[in-house]
Amino acid sequence: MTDSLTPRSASGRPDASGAGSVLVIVPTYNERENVQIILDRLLTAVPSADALVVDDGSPDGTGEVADKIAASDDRVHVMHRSAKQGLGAAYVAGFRWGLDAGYDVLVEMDADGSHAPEQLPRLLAALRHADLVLGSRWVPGGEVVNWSKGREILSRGGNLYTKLAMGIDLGDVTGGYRAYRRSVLESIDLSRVASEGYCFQVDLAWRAIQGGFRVTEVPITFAEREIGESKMSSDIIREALVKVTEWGATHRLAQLKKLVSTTLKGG
Ligand SMILES: Nc1nc2c(ncn2[C@@H]2O[C@H](COP(=O)(O)OP(=O)(O)OP(=O)(O)O)[C@@H](O)[C@H]2O)c(=O)[nH]1
Ligand SMILES: [Mg+2]
Repeated sequence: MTDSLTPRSASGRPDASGAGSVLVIVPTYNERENVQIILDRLLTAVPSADALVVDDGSPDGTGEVADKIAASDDRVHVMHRSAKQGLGAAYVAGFRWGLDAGYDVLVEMDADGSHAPEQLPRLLAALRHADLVLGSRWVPGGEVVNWSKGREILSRGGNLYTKLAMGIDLGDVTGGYRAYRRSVLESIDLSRVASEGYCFQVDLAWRAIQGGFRVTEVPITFAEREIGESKMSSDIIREALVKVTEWGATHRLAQLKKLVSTTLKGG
């Protein structure tokens, strides 16, 4: 696999929120019609941010559209990967590039308009008191627009199951709109993160919590995509169910061992 990137040194300007320089990573697969719209909205909403489009060789030419945008705006960078390798792998490649380039904050944002760039300042502001900020649909003030009841049940149910299985006290741990301080990502061995889709989001939040980082949520309005096709699949749901169950069981077993050893010592 060869990754190639628009040859230009990354700049990075301090953001108004005080969070430092911000790189917004936008993974794309067949988002030709969305990529221009999302970048325009993003760079209007947060002009100090840079964007990195990570395109997995989209057959519809998304990568070329992104290249054209990058050619006229030096805040936009494009990473071309040779084939579709999943959302998690695209983010890991984007994180590595952003960390190497020296950005202070790395943001995850979908290309399909589900994550409103206009709400990014809210996430960045919350970084003042946190190391990882999750854009949350399932906290007071959070909402979903145009989602089918089925998708809502899947998302709420998935979050409830994750909460119960792993003991995570967060409303929306599967969402993909979030801002990381670089220290969180530096602490994670990215080569060991093999999860995809929802599972990737749970995996990274879990690693941040276990690493002792401050994780907080801010409400977002999540809108169903209007253009293009979803890449959601039953494999992604299955992966999440299996891994969350495994992680939960490991976590609960560790808690139990600790309890038994404390009780034995105490008795
Ligand atoms: N580079 C890359 N991007 C991907 C891949 N799969 C999905 N994406 C992008 O990741 C983002 C989220 O994918 P979506 O298809 O919207 O998945 P989703 O948000 O879980 O599902 P919907 O709610 O149905 O849209 C979009 O910007 C996709 O283009 C992939 O394999 N590689
Ligand atoms: Mg989507």
